[in-house]
Amino acid sequence: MSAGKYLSVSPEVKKALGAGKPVVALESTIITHGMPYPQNLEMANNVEAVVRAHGATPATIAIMDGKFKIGVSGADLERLAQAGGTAAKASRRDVAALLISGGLAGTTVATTMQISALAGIRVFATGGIGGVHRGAEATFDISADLEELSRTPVAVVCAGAKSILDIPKTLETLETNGVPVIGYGTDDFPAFWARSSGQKVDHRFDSVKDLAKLIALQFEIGMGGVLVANPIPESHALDAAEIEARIAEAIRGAESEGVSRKALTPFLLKRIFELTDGKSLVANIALVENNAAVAAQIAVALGKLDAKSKTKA
Ligand code: PSU
Ligand code: MN
Repeated sequence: MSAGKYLSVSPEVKKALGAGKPVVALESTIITHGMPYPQNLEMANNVEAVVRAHGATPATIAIMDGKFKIGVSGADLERLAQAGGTAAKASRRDVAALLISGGLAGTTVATTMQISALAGIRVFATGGIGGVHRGAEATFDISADLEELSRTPVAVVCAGAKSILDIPKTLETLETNGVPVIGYGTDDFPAFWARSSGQKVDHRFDSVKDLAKLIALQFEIGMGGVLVANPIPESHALDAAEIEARIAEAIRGAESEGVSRKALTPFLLKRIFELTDGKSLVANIALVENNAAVAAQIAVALGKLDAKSKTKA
């Protein structure tokens, strides 16, 4: 693959990767399309600080100026955060067109995984993954994230999926795609703002060290990505029934306004933010920080495994 010539890696991330130090990728659709300005910028900076505090180097990823930018910071991060929804939302199918146009784009879970793999980053923290939308039997709206997880060797730490999605169908599709869904300290697949969706994960792991072993093995045998489901901290979880009522209202709004396809998730997030008086955003920020902490710990544990296998060899 010669996609590597489109990589533009920041000096800090380049140095960490070159030295085999732990690096955690961070996505940017959450910045452009997931949260309003300036909270999105604040969140992006805080999440980077959390990664550092746990001993890893953060690498925020976006597509800008005709490059895959890895380690977006400073003026570039500000530009991305300010652009918000006027930036593109880059999923796999948008990548080539955006590299040609030089347009500014937030990268989804799918695209951030792809770019991470290109750069040799194995761990990635996000909020929630995309999935099978409610009503997908009519709309066919299934996120490309689910397919990417099956083919790209990156571990994605998330707080499950939002119940704006059809969670049982999302889990079925992950199963079809052969994606291991691992609960970190939980048997339940979390539902983003709530600690449980009522659905079970495939396997539960209680230690970061064991997670790292599983991830290393999955990559060694070439079986694609891993999804680590890490529930929102108890102190920030929202009441499941209350949030469900808001979600239903937001979905009705999308239907009556005819919002669909890639505009749907951002529309629903914005509506839910309004309907919960911003409570959904506070919870969202808390769970992303929590995922960043776990992702950094996994990256550090993977680094220790690398060191061990080198002394054995
Ligand atoms: N879910 C969230 N917040 C987000 C997203 C999903 O709770 O910001 C973003 C992620 O970048 C995810 C993308 O990869 O939306 C999925 O979009 P789509 O369903 O269009 O594939
Ligand atoms: Mn979609």
